[in-house]
Amino acid sequence: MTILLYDLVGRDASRPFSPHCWKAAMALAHKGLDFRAVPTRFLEVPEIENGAAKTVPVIRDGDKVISDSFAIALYLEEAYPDLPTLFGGEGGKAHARFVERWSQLTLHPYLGMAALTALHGMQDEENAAYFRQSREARFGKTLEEVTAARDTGLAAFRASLEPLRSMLAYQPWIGGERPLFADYIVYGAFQWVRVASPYGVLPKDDPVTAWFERCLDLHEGMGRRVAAAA
Ligand SMILES: N[C@@H](CCC(=O)N[C@@H](CS)C(=O)NCC(=O)O)C(=O)O
Repeated sequence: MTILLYDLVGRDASRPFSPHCWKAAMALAHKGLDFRAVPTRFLEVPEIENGAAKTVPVIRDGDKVISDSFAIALYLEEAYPDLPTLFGGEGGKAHARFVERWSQLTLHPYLGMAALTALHGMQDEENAAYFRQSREARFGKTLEEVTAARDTGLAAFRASLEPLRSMLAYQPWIGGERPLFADYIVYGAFQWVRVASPYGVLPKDDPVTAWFERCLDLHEGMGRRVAAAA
């Protein structure tokens, strides 16, 4: 049966941008499962599956509804053990949690601020008003003030990628010889910015860029099918 993935979009339903939804989409594709994205705007999130969650991604697989990208990946691993593994065992689950925390606490704050005004620009009028109000309350600043700091923080952000950059001298994927969910966690963060904003967070000649390009090619170029923001 086709799995439903409630996937965050703005005005253009063909440009999903949420980092967490990209993680879930890549996990579903990695397992080779048949799934259909249900384009969902911010203001529609509370209505999904009768209020099943406050955030997306959410998936419905038969009679099961699961929210949270990491919980979705764990569910898929357990429900479909004979399909390609997302974690490579229990140790892989624990390591993926470390990668998830690193991504959330080190990458997301900078990437989110760099793309903030562009993310606002992707929304229709009602959703843009919600986005501005909720994010300005969170940051205690206007969206424009938040994004204006991105040039100042760029060099430090790029330097913070050194653990990933130097790891890529030993192995092509965070998962080792092949990609695992840990790769999709970090990929989701960069895809968020790629879809929303033309701002260059990664230098062209960088092992992290080469790894991200390899991620875009995975699963028949699923990520690349959404063009980079111009
Ligand atoms: N830990 C959650 C985070 C999900 C999350 O924060 N989703 C955002 C979109 S990227 C959301 O649904 N936000 C709803 C809102 O801001 O109203 C996960 O990994 O799925």
